[in-house]
Amino acid sequence: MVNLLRPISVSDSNLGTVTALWRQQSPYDRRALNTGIVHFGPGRFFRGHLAYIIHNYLAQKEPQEQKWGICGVSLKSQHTISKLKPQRFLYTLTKHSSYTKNREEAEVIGSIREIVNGTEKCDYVLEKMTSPSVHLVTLTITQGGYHLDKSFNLDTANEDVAHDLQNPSTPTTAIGFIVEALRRRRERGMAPFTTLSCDNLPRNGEILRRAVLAYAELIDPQLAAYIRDNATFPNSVVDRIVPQQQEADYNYPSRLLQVRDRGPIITEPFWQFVVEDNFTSDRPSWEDTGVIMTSDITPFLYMKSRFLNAVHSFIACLAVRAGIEYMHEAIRLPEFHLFTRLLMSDIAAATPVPYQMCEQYINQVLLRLANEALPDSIERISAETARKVGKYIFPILHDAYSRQVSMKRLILPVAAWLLAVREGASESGAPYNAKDTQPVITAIREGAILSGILGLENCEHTNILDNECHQALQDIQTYGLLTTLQNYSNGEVLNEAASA
Ligand code: CS2
Repeated sequence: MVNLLRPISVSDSNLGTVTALWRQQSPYDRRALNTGIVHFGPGRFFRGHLAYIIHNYLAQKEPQEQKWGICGVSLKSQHTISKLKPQRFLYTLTKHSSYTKNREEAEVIGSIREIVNGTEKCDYVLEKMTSPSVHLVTLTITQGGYHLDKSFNLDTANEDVAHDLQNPSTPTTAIGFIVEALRRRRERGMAPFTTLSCDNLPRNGEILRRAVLAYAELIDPQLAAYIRDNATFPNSVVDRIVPQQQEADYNYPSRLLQVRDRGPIITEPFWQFVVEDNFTSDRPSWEDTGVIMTSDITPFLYMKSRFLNAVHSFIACLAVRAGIEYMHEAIRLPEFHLFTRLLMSDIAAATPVPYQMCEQYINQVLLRLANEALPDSIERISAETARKVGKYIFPILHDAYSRQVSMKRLILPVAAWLLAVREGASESGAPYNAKDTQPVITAIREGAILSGILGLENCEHTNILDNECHQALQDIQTYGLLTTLQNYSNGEVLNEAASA
């Protein structure tokens, strides 16, 4: 349905502007808004998630809470700045789903006060981060932005990190900015800000803290000790499906709000934000507006990374082999649906979270993935599959082995993906260009085994994994993907049927 809509031209003169609409309907006064948050990586996920959450917060709170406006910092692409600057960093967000009553809802988001180019305005950004009103530095810079090695430690050999270590007062990386700003705050006798990673990384706060300390240690061990003792890096779990930009996205603000928007965000109604309650000073009272503040994110992390992210990757692996373009198209095929449900039971059996907790979450994820109103491309989800297999799928396989859960179904999607990469094609011969690193693609094309591709150490369960993978590859080649999915689902009783 979405694709049939006529893309509008942003110069369509019958439409109003986002700024004029804000003036008419603003739920809070942006002129009275202070900057309390400096955010690195103001991309689409941030605008659909944290900026939206802060916007809701500001809309619901009294004037004394109007101190959590956001200053965004772009370090790599300047695309967002050029799109949003002419509309004063306002943009529209549309929630669209086929599973809720109110299918389409659009509004203007006003929480971003400015977005600046961190490379050009390095000192401006550092001074912002050192301002007394700023209590939070947040990040959505993707895994690549942390410059980590295979063990999730800072890669000090990385070119950008090496540059910053040589020039710590004019940094180019987010880690470099954080350390220099914390140094300035310490020098000026100010409390440190809280640094909150909102990236999809397991225990993102701990990873960030380790990277920051490793970097600071190389510059000034005393500064590192100060950060270790005084700064905090809470872990968080973030969730909201924000698909890639499509031409048809521009239709939503024009149709629903009669405005033209250069940077519309289309997303699902669902969102989740779980934050470890470990802040150095002031923070928004987020718990009043639906954010889960907790002392332990572990169960939430397990559920999000295993039933959403890993399942996303599992289905994407199958879909690239099947030649399917969108997530909802895949999950709506009976063979995929049954297989995915059984796969989720296997994941639950391998996961140390009570099944009752998982059950509701699983049903919700299945609804979200089947959301045809929000086409989410397999191209987006299958990008960097090798990295995602290591990050999301391998920990499940590891636990499956120790809890004696069969790895058969858990391996099948990975085998389907290997075959698609090896042949550079889907089952029907349509071209597939994997968005993975060249060494991974080359290793797969040269026939490397799974544990070799993932760089796993050789032990008993890597042998089982390689054997299961070999078997799954043969099955797909012999019977075809859909029949293999059926065969791997046969003779099983669904959990819901079992408990009915
Ligand atoms: C997806 C995520 O590409 C992926 O790994 O699973 O981008 C997913 O859409 C988000 O984590 C949803 O919160």
